[in-house]
Amino acid sequence: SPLSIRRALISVSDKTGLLELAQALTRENVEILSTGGSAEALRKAGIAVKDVSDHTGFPEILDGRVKTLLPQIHGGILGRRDDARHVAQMAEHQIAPIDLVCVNLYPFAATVRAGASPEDCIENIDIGGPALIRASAKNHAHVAVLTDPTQYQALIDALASGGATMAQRRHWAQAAYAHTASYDAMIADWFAGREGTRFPETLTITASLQESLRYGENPHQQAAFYTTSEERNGVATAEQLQGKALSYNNLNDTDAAFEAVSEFDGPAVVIVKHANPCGVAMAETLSEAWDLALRCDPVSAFGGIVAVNRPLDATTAEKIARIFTEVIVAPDADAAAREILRAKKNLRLLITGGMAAPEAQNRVIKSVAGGYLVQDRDAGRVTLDQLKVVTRRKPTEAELQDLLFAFRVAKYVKSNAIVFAKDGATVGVGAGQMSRLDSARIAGRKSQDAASLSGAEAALTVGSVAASDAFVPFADGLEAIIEAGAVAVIQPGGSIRDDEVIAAADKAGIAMVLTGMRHFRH
Ligand code: 93A
Repeated sequence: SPLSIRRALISVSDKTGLLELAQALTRENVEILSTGGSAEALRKAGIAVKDVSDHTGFPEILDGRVKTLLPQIHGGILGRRDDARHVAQMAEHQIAPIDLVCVNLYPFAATVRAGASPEDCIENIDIGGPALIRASAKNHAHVAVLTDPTQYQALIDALASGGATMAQRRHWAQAAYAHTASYDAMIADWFAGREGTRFPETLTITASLQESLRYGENPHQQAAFYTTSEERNGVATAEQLQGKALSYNNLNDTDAAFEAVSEFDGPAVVIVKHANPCGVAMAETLSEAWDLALRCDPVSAFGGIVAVNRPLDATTAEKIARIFTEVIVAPDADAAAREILRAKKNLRLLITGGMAAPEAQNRVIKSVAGGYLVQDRDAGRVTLDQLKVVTRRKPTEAELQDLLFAFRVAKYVKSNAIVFAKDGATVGVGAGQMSRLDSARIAGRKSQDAASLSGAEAALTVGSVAASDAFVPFADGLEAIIEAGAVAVIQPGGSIRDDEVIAAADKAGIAMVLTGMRHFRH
């Protein structure tokens, strides 16, 4: 049966929406108990409140560390209203029932983010708040608990219609425990960080349910999308302007495409299929970049995910719309581009409002049977000054630019990855093979296919450069690359047969540079 509310305890750090809630409670003649700052804010707004200290007869002590940690408060929350012994004990100790608890916690995360001193951070570890929240959630049979301003309106509506239902209280209880759990997880992470580790004793992933998905990677798998509060420009925070809901695979591919395109400074386009780029290009304009990205593998681009790193313009939008595309993700799109895409009912257009930060320090998590693997995301970026030329032939300036470009693309291609590039565009991508030799052969063959589709005589790889995500272990892999027509190669180096591989490069008269950095991606 709905819970009628006669006494409420309000103790909030985030005062958003507080006034409206308190006004609604006042209208229903609910007595409001409140702690120092919250009481002051309410009184200022002309709302009658009773200080917790007046209610309990015990002052706030220890700089506020003990405000609500008192039997009059916790007894009032935890007592069972339908248990004669509880009711009698509450009466004996003059404990009045509290039916609604509205609490949000000291802003620990914001304090840490602001670079506060360790002492300030510790002072912002809320003790009384979580206790109030957990107690109210435990006794949700008799108490409603609100931990987020977004919940207030539902309570206000409930007040007007006879009280909060059991289903509502149970849902708020779930949110309450999730809230305190994530709060403690943040604190544990902070302590771990102070010990110099990014990996706390217990891994607690805190993410909020964004949406249930129709299904997972396959239709017989259930799936959902959870988002974290980390502020990041990308698929989680993007605004979808049109088209049906994104699927699990769409989200995964869109993320891969957008992270990849964020790597490039000039106008760039990345086309992704099955989490691998099948065309990447950087040019003077997005429109040119699209032409070049599409040229790499027009067959695979069908039904692809397209990411761009400049506001989408009409010319580019019009070109993309010519082929079947699942998703376009862009930092923005001008009015004309939006108008063109509106006609494509099934195409989803996602606007991120900015680019991802390639060098951001984030954790990536993968599940294995019985556990999780956690690592820093691959934020490594090789720069020109880190390259070591190991062959007699030196790469030209233009080749060096292409080598860096190809290596950066390879970072986003599943291992083993071989990427051919020329003039700021991929011309052959070999992905996800168990042997590097196969990846090289596939990239070369795909490039030939693309050339014959466009009516060109020679494969696009002729005169190109090639990147390998990890060291080339045998000369045969390199020979396949050379056979495809590459004149310069970039690879991490570090194989025990480096000398053999370098000798093969010299024999063929091509250039080779080593990065010292590997970009496996599985
Ligand atoms: O310092 S506490 O851990 N000790 C308490 O007894 C206590 N009771 C409520 N912090 C406590 N709170 C927290 O105070 C609430 O969770 C809320 O965030 C904050 C509200 O304080 P004020 O109303 O004085 O602004």
